[in-house]
Order: sequence, then C-alpha cells, then structure tokens
Amino acid sequence: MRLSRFDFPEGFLFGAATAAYQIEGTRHGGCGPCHWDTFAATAGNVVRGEDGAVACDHFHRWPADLDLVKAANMDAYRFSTSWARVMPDGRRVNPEGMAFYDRLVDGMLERGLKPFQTLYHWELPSALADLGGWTNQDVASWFADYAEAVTRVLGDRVASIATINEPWCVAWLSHFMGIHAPGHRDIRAAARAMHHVLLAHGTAVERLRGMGQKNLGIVLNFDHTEAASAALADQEAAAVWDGIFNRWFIEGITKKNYPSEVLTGLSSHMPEGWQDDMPLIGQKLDWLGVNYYTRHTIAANPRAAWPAIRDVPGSLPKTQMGWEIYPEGLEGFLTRMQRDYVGDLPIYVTENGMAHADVVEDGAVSDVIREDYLFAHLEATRRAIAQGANVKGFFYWSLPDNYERAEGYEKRFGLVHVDFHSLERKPKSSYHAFARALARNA
Ligand code: IFM
Repeated sequence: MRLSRFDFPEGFLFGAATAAYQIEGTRHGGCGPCHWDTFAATAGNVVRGEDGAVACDHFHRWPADLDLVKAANMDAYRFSTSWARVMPDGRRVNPEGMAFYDRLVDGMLERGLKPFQTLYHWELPSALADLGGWTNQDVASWFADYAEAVTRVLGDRVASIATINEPWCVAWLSHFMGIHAPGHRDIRAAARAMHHVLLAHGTAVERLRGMGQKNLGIVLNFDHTEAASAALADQEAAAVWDGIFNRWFIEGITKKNYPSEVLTGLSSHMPEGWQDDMPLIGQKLDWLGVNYYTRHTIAANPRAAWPAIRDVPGSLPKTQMGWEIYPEGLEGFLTRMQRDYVGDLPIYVTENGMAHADVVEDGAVSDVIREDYLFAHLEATRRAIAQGANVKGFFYWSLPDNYERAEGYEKRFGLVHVDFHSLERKPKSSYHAFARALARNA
C-alpha cells in the first residue's frame, strides 16, 4: 500500500520544483544573456550544444503548467526568478521581466498554490560574468540589490524565499570541475566562489530581513558519501568529499566555520579576510532546503593533486543520469541536519526526483520506475519525521521534462512529459500516482 498525504503531519506541503532557465525560454520578455548561454554556445560543454532559448516555453504556457500543478492536488510550487530576466544587464530592472513573475505569482495564488521562490537558480547575467561573476566579491552586493528589487515587488505574496539553489553546483561543479557554467577548472576561482556564494546569501538575507521579509532560507544539495573500503586512505578521501559536498555550506552557515579537511586544500586560495565574513554568513535561517538524489562511493587517488579522490562506480540500480537510487540517504541527511546542524528548524525536501528515458506509447507514458523512486523517497522522508526531523514539505524535481543543463534535453526528470518539438505536455503515470496520493478526498 503506497503512502498518501494522510501519512504525513497536518499542514505538510507537497509540490513540484522548477527553475527559470530550464523551463521558461529566454527569447521573450526582454530577458538578458546569462553565463549559461555562453557556456552552451561553447562547443563540447553541453550535449548537442543545446541551450535554454526555448526550453518548455513556460514563459507563454505558464497558466497551463500551473493548472497541472493544481490538478495534481499539490499545495505549493517551487519556482525561480531569473536574475538575467529581471535585470538583463545585472543591475537595472527590466519592467517586462518583473511583470512576468508578478503574473506568475498571482497565477499561483489564484490556484491556491503557495509560491516558494528561489532567487538564484544559476542565471548569472553575462555583464556580471564579465566582471568575474562568483569569483568577484562584489557579487554579494550585486546579488543583494537584485534580491531587494525582486522582493519589493513579489515579497508580499511569496510564501518563502530561498537565496541560492545548490551553492555546491554554483561554486565547485562550475569553477573546479568545469561541468556547469562558467566552466572553470581552477582551484583559486573555486575557493573564491565557495566563499562568495555564501557571502551573497548572507548579504541578501541581511538586506531582506531589514525590509521585514519573513521565511528566508537556502537550498543545499547533499549526496550520501561512502568510503570504498575500510582502509584509512579511503576513509580520509570520503571525509574530504563529504566536507566539500555536504559540510562546507551547512557548517559555514550554522557553525560560522568551514571543515578543516577542506580548508587544508583551499585556505591558500581563499579571499583575504574571509573569516570576517562568517558572522554575516552565519545569520539565522528561517528554514533549510535539502535537495537529495543519490550516493557516491569515494576512494583515495594517491596520484592526483588535492583533493586526491576518485569516484568508484556503485552497485545499486541507476537512473538515466547514472545516479544510484538510494532513498536511505535522504532519511540520513534529514536526521543528520536535525541532529548536527539545525535542530528544530523547519526543513523542506526542496528537490528529489529521477531522470528516465521515458517514451510515449499509445498516447501515454508509463514510468512505474519513477513512481517507485518517488514513493521510496516519501517513505524515507516519513521515517526521518518519525525520528524527530522537523520536515515540513516535499517538492518533486521536476514538474515538466526540461533543460538538464550540461545534459541538454536528453535526460527526462519530469512528472509531465514534454515533446520538445511540439512542446505538448503529457502527464506521465507518476504524475497520476502522485496526484492520487495527494487527493484530499481519498
Ligand atoms: O536539474 C537540476 C536542478 O537544476 C538542480 N538540482 C538537480 C536537478 C537534476 O540534476
């Protein structure tokens, strides 16, 4: 017997998540260029060189998309505002871009959906990328200016605001591993981005709180990390990876310090005087967002430079992304956050989902594997709540299939299938299963 909304505490919110660049399309509404446009235009970065120019054309089709959220009996919708749409040159407001989000938020409220806004899900305006982007410490005040401008318009109607989505991706994946925009592979750039992304978060929180805004949080991503063996070298390698991926950001915010295993490699590249920023970074949150997808097995890699580690392929069933399916990791992070970092602070599962090579057959999409994934992670969430984690909501990633960044349009995460030629939407069997579980008259 599968779970339903009645297996969760009263008031628990269910929803789906999206991000601006991945669904909206950038050709309309005066949207400016962002670093993802140039990253995608550089050969070799993105599968088939695909970009977000059209995506799901949510810019025009948002009323029908919100209808789908509503028809799935969801309570909330997690969306992001694009910095490059609101401020095409990074600094001056584009009224047409702002008006789009104004209508979108009203559209959610008209359908009884709580708007969960994310301010930065990776659309750094190109004009600011030209100035060094996340490696320039001025990014903190640029970001706070943007946060203030958006909040002056939307702040009276959104239910919550996340500053940054997945700082690990913004900083490490994009400046050390080179896999996301701007595609750097540079330890100094990475160290600066690792710090500046949190400085931007803290600066924006201070600014918005000063305006009286409530419900401010941040969305962090976590990957369950295991050592490949009991050997000390593998154990230490796993601890370094856990530090980079899972501990850097949450410890920066809740302990006002960074993990020593990571500072060993980064301290000589950190911006001067970074320690003075920690009180601003460590301001109290109103809630924490946890994004969780998979686990990693890590071994030492003695021949490599710091952080001398390598990924060892795991043995569990994998998604279309090649990510292992391991719901126990979600339970682990939710209880770990409560126990080690945030206590009773509200926690939301702000993203969880899987990519699968879905196909339309006889006019329908049967994605039973995604149904199983979703319900296994809902079970994991419920177990964490039973152990005392104050989890208040769960958002599936994503509502429609969309632009999966470096993977282009090939990897399908949606509850709703999108034909990227006709842009027709077709709810998958997972959408219907989730809708049944969320029905109030069940
Ligand atoms: O599509 C991404 C999203 O932008 C951030 N979190 C992970 C998702 C799946 O890779």
